[in-house]
Parts: sequence; structure tokens; C-alpha cells
Amino acid sequence: MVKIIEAKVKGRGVRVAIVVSRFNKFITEKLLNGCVNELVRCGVRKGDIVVAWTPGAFEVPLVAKRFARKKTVDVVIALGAVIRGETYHFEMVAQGATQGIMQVSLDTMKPVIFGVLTTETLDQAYKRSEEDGDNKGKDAAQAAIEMACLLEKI
Ligand code: INI
Repeated sequence: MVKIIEAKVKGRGVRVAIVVSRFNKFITEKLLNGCVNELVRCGVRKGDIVVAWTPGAFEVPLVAKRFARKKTVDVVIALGAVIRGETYHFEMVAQGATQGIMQVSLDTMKPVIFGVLTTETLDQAYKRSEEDGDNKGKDAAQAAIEMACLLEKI
């Protein structure tokens, strides 16, 4: 018989740290709103959510690691926006953030959810950070709760 681990996905009691990049703030603040609204809608208490801003996406992994090492944090959500059209060193910032975030998660054994947009154009970034539509911050919130509940069970 195969044992399937099925965790109830519910937000109440999950303690979340969000690290969000200030670079391209007009996009990242919409990701942050989408993320917080979805966390609360799923039952996470506002008092169990902490938010820290970084200058850019490149700095997100270090702050994420600080949070991930805390016993009072169950899951970290990383939010940012790296837009190719806006930067010549897109690849370096995008790769640094992506690999750094994955490394933090494996190093600390805590889920660190990847909510950093890496897009070709500003328009694509807008389309993934809509208030009432596609919003990667909202997706990140759902992934965060699911991972926190799953890891709790294993
Ligand atoms: N940071 C971003 O979050 N997104 C970007 O598109 C970006 N661009 O365009 O360069 C960016 N750069 C800043 C970088 O993340 C660091 O803050 C900076 O290099 C200082 O370490």
C-alpha cells in the first residue's frame, strides 16, 4: 500500500515572513498586496505576517535567510520584479535572486517561496501583478500555505 501524505491546507497558525524588493516598486507593491490579501483570505492572522523591504531582488536571499533561521517563522515568501527591458545586467540579478532563494530554502530546510517576476518587458510584469486577476504574489501566498502545511506533516 502506498502512503500518501495529504496535508490540510489552511492558513490559520501559519507564520509568514515576506521579503519584498523596492526596485520596480510600482510592480512589487502590487505583488505584496496580492500576497497579503490572499494570506489573510486563507486564514493567516495579520499578526503572523511580517514584511521586510530590500533595495533590490539581489538582496532578497540574505534577508530571506535571516527570517528562515528564526523559529518564529514557518515560511518565507520572496517577492520582486526583474525586468529585462529595464536592465542590462538582468541575467545576473535574476540568477542571483533565483539561485540564492533556492539555496536559502535547502540550507535552512524552510520553504522559501519564489515570487520574483523575471520578465522581458514592463507590460508582462504588469500583467502578472494585477489587482483582480493574474497576480504572482497571490500565487506565492497559496504556495506558502501549502508548503507550510505539507512540511508540518512530514
Ligand atoms: N533589482 C531588481 O529587483 N530588479 C531589477 O530589474 C534590477 N535592475 O534593473 O537592475 C535590480 N537591480 C538592483 C539589484 O537588485 C541590487 O539591488 C543592486 O545591484 C545592489 O546590490
